[in-house]
Order: sequence, then structure tokens, then C-alpha cells
Amino acid sequence: MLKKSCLGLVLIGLVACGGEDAAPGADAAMRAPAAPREVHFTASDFAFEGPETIEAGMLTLVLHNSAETWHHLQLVRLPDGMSMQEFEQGMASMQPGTPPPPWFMDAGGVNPPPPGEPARVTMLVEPGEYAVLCLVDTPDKIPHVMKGMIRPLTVTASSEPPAPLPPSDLTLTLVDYAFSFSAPPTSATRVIRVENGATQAHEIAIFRLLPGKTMDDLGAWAATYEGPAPMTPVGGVPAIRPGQVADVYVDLEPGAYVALCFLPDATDGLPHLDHGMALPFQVS
Ligand SMILES: [Cu+2]
Repeated sequence: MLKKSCLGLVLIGLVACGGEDAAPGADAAMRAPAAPREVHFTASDFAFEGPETIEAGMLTLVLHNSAETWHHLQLVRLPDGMSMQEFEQGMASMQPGTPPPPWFMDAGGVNPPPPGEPARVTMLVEPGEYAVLCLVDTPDKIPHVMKGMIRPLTVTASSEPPAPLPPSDLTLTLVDYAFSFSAPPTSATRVIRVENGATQAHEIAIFRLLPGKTMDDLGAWAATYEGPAPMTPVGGVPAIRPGQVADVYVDLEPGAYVALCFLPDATDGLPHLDHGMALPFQVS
């Protein structure tokens, strides 16, 4: 099995405001926007660029990666009253290979994009104080958050209801401990709706195996990170909590893929891929 510690992913009805005094534009102002709003972040070695404050709602988080190193964007919501400084102190005391503490509230984000292209995830983002993190630990097993990839993000309340989730092509349910596709992904699949139906946080990181490479090659590489990786990232959503939903945009050319969850388990701290969340799949 793989020995990798850490890489770490509603529709509101139209509110009618009836009454004879309502101006024609009044209920239009209460309508949900037609489409999610895009919010862009750029990862580099080893920092994030992006907004410090955004408005809550149905958002498409777009992660650009200007580096060759893999990066992702994990949103973690700070508990009420916890400062960013206290959060960072708490993170510093977290031990690899141990269960995450209860105050570490995973809230989705975007898993590593393909080389040279951005990755997109659409999800409902609620108001609150957040930390933006990169927990990827290539190439030296040191999570990028330790190298500076952490920044605060304030999500303010919105006066309008969130846009509905756009249609998806298939659904992927995260359970303890497996990935369950509603239909096999194909090269025509563009949007995968990821639902966490489990009792703890999970993610999906999707990788395409390079031609001729196997899961054994992946396992051997992940143990040391020595030499070129036998796979390339194609996106996904980092840790989402039970009940959370996120739409992942993909561009799947025919080939061999693998879905992985690297999260440490809530009970024994082992990465979930060691509990079985490593699913090879073929795209035709
Ligand atoms: Cu990173």
C-alpha cells in the first residue's frame, strides 16, 4: 500500500416577494443569480495569490498553478472565536499520522490542477473566517503549509440567495472507505458531483497514470517521491465534511486513472488510501 502522509475536497428556491406594493424589479433582486460566481486563486512555490475577502454563495473556485510542483487549495473553516494565529499554533501541534483535531473543519477547495491548466470546483461557501492551505507534501514530504502556503480568507454574508448547482454528468459518493460512481466516467464526462455520504471528511484527488505505468509504480513512487511521478493530476476536491457537495470539473482523455483520498483517518490516523480509498478506473 501507499505510504504517503498527507495531501491533504443547494439549491435555494426563488424567494418571491409578493404584495401589491412590490416594484417589478423587487423580486428580481431576490432571485438567485443564474450562475455560480468565479473566484480565482493562483498557487506558486510556495504561496497563494488571491482575494482576502469574498462574498458567500455558490462559487466556482478556480485554482491556477504557476509552478511545476503540485499544489492544491484546501479551505478550512475556523471555529467561531478562533484567531488565525491560534489556528496556526494549533496546526503546528498537529502530528502526522494522528487523527485530525475536532476544530479542524474541512470545507472543500480544489485539488491539484493538470499541468498548465486551472482546475475548477463549484460549491456552496458559507460566511465565516477561513484558512486557505496547501497540504501537498511533494517533493520532500514536507507539507507546503509549512513553507508558507497558508493565508486567511474572510467570507462575508451575501444579500442574495446562492445560485443553484449547474447540472452534472454523474455522481460520486464518498463513503467510509470507498469511492462509489453512479456511472463509469468517460471522456465525455465534464462535471462530477461529489457528495460526502460518510461519517467523516474525505477528498477525491484524481490522477491519470502515465502511459505504461501501473498502480504498483504509483505505490513505489509515493513511498519515496524519488524520480518522476508515474501520474499527473487532473483535479478533484480536497476534504469535504459529511453532507457537503461539490461539483468537480474534469477533462478526461482515454486512459488509466486513479482516485485517491489521502486524509488521515478520524480514528487511527492512517491515510484513507490505506483503508481502501484508492480506486483505479479506466476511461474510454
Ligand atoms: Cu502546495
